[in-house]
Amino acid sequence: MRIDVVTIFPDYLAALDLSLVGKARTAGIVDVRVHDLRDWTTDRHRTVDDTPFGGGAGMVMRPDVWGRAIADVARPEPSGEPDGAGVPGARAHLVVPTPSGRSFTQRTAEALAGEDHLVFACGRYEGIDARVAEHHRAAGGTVSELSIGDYVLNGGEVATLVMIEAVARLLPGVVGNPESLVEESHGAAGLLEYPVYTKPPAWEGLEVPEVLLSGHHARIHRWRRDEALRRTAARRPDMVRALDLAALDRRDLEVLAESGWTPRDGRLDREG
Ligand code: 6GU
Repeated sequence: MRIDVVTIFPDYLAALDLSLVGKARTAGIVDVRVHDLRDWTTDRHRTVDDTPFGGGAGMVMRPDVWGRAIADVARPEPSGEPDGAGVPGARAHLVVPTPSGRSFTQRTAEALAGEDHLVFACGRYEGIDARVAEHHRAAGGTVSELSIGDYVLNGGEVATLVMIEAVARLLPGVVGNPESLVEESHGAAGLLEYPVYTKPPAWEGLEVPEVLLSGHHARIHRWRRDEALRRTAARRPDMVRALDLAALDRRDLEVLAESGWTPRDGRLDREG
């Protein structure tokens, strides 16, 4: 996979050299390139923004500067395969991090992990002129405007780090043991992950739950599922309501009932 990031703060993305993403880059699994948006300015002051049409506070990033940047980085390598959509660069999937985007979820990460080429356009100020996304779509490209949560950051850089890490760890060969991708929170089961423990078995007067030391695999599996259900019931009512009743067994329903959730009209609902 190829990932380009365009930003006015390339140093913000230095963390991509580290840890999991850094190793994936070294292993040749992902080719990440960070670019300074100001390389596509043409004036002496290297201006990237201007005042908003219609008035209002703040500054808006200029479409001409962004248009040149995206055209350059979205273009396939000269030696690469021909571009699928016929327009050079249209095959690159443009990701625009913005608090006004659709929610970025594990499902989004899974979808993006299937792409050949992602281009992240990091906006600052009040955002990027809306014609930039419109123009990429008109050229046959895909644009995803995505938010990482209901709070406001100063720019798209940190959100881009979040999204690249979530996507890169799904690429084959990045996470050492692919099984660790299976049971984790926000996987297919729709439950939060159960609590985990390691040595020592007693620490600060706190004991590891006995069942985990028993070697009884069926009981351990059931205990973990109970805990995942209890956690999800206590912390994420939205996830409990989204559970498929047909995928729950009698013990699941018992645990959920103890946590105050009962089936009603084909969905789980809080009692009372
Ligand atoms: Cl993607 N960008 C910014 N600037 N703020 C955010 C965000 C993105 N997601 C949540 N808040």
